[in-house]
Amino acid sequence: MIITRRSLLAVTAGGFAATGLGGLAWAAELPKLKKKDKYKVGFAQTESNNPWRLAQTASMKDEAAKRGWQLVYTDAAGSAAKQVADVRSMIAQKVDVILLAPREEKPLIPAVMEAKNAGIPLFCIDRGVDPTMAKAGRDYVAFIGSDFVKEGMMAGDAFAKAVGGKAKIIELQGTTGSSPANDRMKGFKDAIGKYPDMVIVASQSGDFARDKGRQVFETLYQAHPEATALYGHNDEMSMGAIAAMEAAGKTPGKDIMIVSIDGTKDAAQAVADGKIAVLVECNPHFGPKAFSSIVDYADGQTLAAALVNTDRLFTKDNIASYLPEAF
Ligand code: GYE
Repeated sequence: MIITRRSLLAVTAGGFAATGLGGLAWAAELPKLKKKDKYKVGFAQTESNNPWRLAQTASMKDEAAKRGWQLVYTDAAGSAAKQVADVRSMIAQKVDVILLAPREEKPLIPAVMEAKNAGIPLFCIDRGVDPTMAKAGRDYVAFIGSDFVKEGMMAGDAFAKAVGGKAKIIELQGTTGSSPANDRMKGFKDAIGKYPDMVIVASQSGDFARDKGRQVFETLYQAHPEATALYGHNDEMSMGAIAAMEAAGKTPGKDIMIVSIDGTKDAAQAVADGKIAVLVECNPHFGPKAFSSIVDYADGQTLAAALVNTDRLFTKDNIASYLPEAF
């Protein structure tokens, strides 16, 4: 561990009480990465309960295999505390670099800072950590993933058009405290703010999970039978909600209009079937970009703080060409 006066001052300036995160002071410099032919890479996954996560893990494993690099893979099974422990074990195993998909924005800060102190460069993959507590380019190398505010805005704008600027919306939020839930909520609200008759009548977390989404939608719809629309922060929750709608004798896409995010096979099919009106892509195929960023970093390049994926927008008009690549 490197403790310098500068780092202690930075810690104080950055608002970390010295005791707040295990009584450690943080190294001042971002760890460097030696140039090598092959790396031992840690990939700390959040959970594996949905097609998006499975596609992301497969992409990482494929890329590691293609390059002949060793992948140390962990699955936090939906627990931020386990994910912190997973990163600690990667540090103990002396991986060269860590790819972290942080489940929630704040609880994963100790993992990010401890990797930095151990001299192991870390990338935040797909989700971010609280930017007031840890910064790309200072505490970790970079964020690689989607712009979730933009996804929310794309969803809101296209959906407002699809429903003629009028809807009473039930919102199923993602995991509480996660960057996609926070930012998809914000972007969508900003977009529909331009339409006085687009209102959110109820909003609750379905934890990005299908069955939770089904249960939460069922409860919210019972309390708000006037709802005409659903905004699902991810496809799994939207598919759960579709099951609840159908069980209640309602026709998705007619009685209740739907906008969703991800691009899973089931959701793409639901667009083709007229059940989902608007689908915003969130690309889970991180392997190639994450691994080439590691090489770029070892080459001494200064990476942008955020390496942002571009996400597409699908409706019934263009879903056919996407279906074969849906995950
Ligand atoms: O939308 C969801 C997953 O963090 C972008 O997490 C990701 C989200 C994705 O569980 O399906």
